[in-house]
Amino acid sequence: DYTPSPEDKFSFGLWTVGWQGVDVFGPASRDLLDPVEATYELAELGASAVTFHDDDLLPDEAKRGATLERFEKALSDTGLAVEMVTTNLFGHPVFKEGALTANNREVRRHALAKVLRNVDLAASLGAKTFVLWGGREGAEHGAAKDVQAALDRYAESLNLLCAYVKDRGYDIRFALEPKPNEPRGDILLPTIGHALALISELDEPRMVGLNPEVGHEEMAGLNFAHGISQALWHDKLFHVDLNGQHGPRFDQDLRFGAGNLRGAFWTVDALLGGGTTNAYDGYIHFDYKPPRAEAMDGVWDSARSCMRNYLVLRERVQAFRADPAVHAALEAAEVATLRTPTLADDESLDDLRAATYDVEGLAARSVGLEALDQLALEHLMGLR
Ligand code: GLT
Ligand code: MN
Ligand code: MN
Ligand code: MN
Repeated sequence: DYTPSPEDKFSFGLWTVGWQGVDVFGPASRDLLDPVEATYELAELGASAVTFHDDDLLPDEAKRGATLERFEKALSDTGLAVEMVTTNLFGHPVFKEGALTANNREVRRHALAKVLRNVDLAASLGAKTFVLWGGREGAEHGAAKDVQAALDRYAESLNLLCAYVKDRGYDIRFALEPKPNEPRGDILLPTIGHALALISELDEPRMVGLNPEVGHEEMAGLNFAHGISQALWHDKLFHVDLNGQHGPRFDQDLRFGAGNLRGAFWTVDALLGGGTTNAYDGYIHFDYKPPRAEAMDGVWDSARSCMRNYLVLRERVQAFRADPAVHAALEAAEVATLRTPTLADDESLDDLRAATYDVEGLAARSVGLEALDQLALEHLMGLR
């Protein structure tokens, strides 16, 4: 059966089920959901952890202490963890032209102060990951943003944050969340690859990794499973945002499994290591938006479905990887042969150049990829 258990490490952003359905064309379609009540409900559905932005949980400074107290009681009543915390650097109009990379220096200083306050909160709640999604870091107009200066300021902020965490002795790592566009016309660090490249320029690259989101990479037309596999290769898959998306269009934030279902199959496979031993071991975190048309029953149905779809896909992926016919097809496709270095230890490049290659024979060889992929599709369709 597909009942979530604590070992599945399912986690939800409080802003997901809490989304009231405000969009560009209309106001909220659902009432405000008390984040503490949402925490109890998510525990009931089988989640192991929750995550939040400061503004999701603590929008009202005057009620901060009381809300935190209620929230901590919910955590101890349910056994739920707070595995990740993030700061809202996109909602308030003060961030309309950017936050950590705004042209205006006062805005940048305010943004950094807001992050620091929430890093303290994350540490006090035991969260080990702090996500930074820079939705407003970007531009709509060519000359409006000195991209090179903006990257200097991004790196400056991250360096200051890492130094702060080290200084305080917190057990926290930062995870950058890429997105190509929306709400800004063009967002900085638009893809996994762009973010990885920035991280390698930081003072403490080991403290900064990624929180890739399925839909964000697919909005850019990219293969999410390949993206997170590369992140794993760099030891940078610190966290993940699972959801669904139908190709390159606005950010749909569908429940996991909706949208590109084949992509979801390979996403689960990649999280499990893609046939290697290098698997993701963090929380399975859902970041989606229950469609605006739904009432609260539909909100909880969608949250339940995220976990159920993950469990079903995990079962299908494991069956695929265990199937003897798949082993034979992988063998025929020489998939494991790719693990053998191109030049052997005891060889020189001269050896490689002196060897003769049956170019015509190799060009005509069978690769068996369609047969292999059909097996995957049949596992996904429940035929095997
Ligand atoms: C916002 C965004 C998400 C990010 C959240 C973290 S905020 O909802 O659409 O993709 O993960 O800041
Ligand atoms: Mn999306
Ligand atoms: Mn996200
Ligand atoms: Mn999204």
